[in-house]
Amino acid sequence: MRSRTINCDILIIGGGMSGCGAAWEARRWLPSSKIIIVDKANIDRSGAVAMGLSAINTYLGLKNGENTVEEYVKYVKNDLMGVVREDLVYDIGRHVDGTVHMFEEWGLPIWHDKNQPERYVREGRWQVMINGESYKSIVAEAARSAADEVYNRVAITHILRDGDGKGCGAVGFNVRDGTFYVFIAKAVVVAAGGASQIYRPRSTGEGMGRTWYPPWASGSAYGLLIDAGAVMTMMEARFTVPRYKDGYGPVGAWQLLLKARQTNAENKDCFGLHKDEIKRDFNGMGGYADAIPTPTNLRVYAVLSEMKLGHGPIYMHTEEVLTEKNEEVGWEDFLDMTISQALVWAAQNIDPTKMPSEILPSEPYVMGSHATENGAWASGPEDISKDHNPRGENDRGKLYFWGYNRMSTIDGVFLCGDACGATAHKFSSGSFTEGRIAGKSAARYIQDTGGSKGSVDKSTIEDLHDLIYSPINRYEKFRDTVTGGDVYSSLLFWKQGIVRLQKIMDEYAAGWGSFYETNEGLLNTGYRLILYLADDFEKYSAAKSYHELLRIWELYHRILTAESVMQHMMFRKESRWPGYYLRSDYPKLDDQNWKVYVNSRYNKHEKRWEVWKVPVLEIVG
Ligand code: SFD
Ligand code: AMP
Repeated sequence: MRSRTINCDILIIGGGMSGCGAAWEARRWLPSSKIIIVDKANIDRSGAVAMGLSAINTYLGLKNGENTVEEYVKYVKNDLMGVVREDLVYDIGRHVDGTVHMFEEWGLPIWHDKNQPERYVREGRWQVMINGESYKSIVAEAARSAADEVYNRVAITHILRDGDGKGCGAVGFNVRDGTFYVFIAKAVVVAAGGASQIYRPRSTGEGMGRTWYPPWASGSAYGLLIDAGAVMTMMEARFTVPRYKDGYGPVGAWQLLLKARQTNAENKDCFGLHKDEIKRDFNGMGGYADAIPTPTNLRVYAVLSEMKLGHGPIYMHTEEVLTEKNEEVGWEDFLDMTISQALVWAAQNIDPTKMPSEILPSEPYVMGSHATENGAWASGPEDISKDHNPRGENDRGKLYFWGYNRMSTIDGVFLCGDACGATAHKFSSGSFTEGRIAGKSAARYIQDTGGSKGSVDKSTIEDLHDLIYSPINRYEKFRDTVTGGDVYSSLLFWKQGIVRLQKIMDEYAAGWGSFYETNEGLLNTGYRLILYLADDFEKYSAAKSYHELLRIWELYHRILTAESVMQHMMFRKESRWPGYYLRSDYPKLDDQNWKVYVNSRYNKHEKRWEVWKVPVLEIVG
């Protein structure tokens, strides 16, 4: 097998929104360093923004006095029912506008208000409208100019740690020609995005794999970090998002900009019908349900409740807000970011100016940049977090700050975007911003400490090499054991593995098939089945080509992510985000005992998880 070793200062794993931000900012602070981006796709059109977007969902408008950073923190905190890292959220809020201004400078068309040209057109209080079909290509161009080298089509499978335990690089392979890559770095930024396809998608058969978050979002950020032993946080808060049925079109522009009504089949507002019950069980000490806007998960919960009562379908009344004059806005919203929804309209002969469209809560996603907060535990910004370490530091060190902003609990490994936990509502602009923060911080870490010396045992690299290609070698060895088609007596291919994973997660860990409900018994059974799957992966995983090798290592990252989601769900004995999932044995929110982060760490050698609570500190109030 051809093999290449590349040395650099900063290695950025994933060139999506946050990875591009990391490259851009690191270049400013370490002008003569070697910065590398590695992506399993081509960064021109990779990650969640590959298709484009029609809105930037985080823009505060500080210079025009539209919002304050404190208001943004309060909004994010309430949307996540009181549990977010206020220090991390604040840090994004104070820097995100600058990012959006740069995007505009680079050529992204942002809509300007005709009457107040210094202002952008607001979709809602926090969002601005764009013509964003080429959003990712524009951002990637800037990142390419900042990075020394971009390795497209190289999938990273494992993070490397040196003899002192510091992050010092990563290994992976070229998905086209199979070349083995070893990257040795002084610091590593993990920006490999969130996860779809862990839960069974609603799409089946011909449309299988169609999801809201892209099908290639493989949970690699989580898999890589869990495998490397990083502390994870809030992995239980998996995300269910209301979308147009079958095409997964977004709802924000419809509800906020166009003010379309969303109702049950009897033309009644779902939230209004369930307000009292929601306030009784989920208001908590923070009055979460009373706040405006209503938290995303509570809006979803109201819809779910109506569906359970048999009052579906749920409709978005496009026909009440779209006229021939503004019809273009509706189509463009989809064509800029979820083309498939426009195709559903065309294929099903739906005229949105004449009839409503169905809305449905999606299958759960594991991600950390939309209205949820899965990810790894990060050190915060010095000026905010340093003084906010809870007393009684434990053996896990300082809880909120340990030297470098966005550094994970592994020295020299930095986090941004979906990879960084407990920091919701970043979206595209906030993810790029967090990448900038992580890139700057990695640069400072190298300046201060020199970073890792990159001393990794030769045998560690050789073992990883053998492990990475073992699915191909196994196939070659056992290819004669075929029963028929893809059925072999002792081989597991990626598709068989992913379908099995999705069935387990759907039925036992609160997927759409079990109406997003679970309990201790179900979780225990499901977890046992996931362990069998993990065991089968180790013994039987097989690939017939480099493309299948990519898919099988994506499956590895997804299985680890699923394990951590289940561990966290088993630990948190309450229902904090009822629209995302309900523990039917603990059906209410319990602020007394559970207004905490749930953190975890995996020991892969002993195959053992530790899970614990961390207090939530109010900083902004
Ligand atoms: O309507 C490896 N998002 C929206 N953000 C907005 O600001 N406005 C919107 O309108 C948004 N909407 C939306 C959004 C996403 C999607 C899919 C749709 C609609 C349909 C959210 C943002 O896109 C999201 O928050 C950011 O993109 C997150 O950034 P980041 O950097 O955490 O993830 P990424 O951009 O997906 O990039 C990940 C990269 O990693 C690569 N990768 N590379 C090497 N080895 C591996 N093993 C790897 N695994 C992954 C990927 O290829 C990718 O480049 S709306 O819904 O709200
Ligand atoms: P979406 O298009 O659904 O991903 O939403 C885009 C943005 O609008 C996100 O910031 C959402 O949190 C927000 N949003 C969507 N629907 C609503 C709503 N009904 N009320 C308040 N905010 C919303």
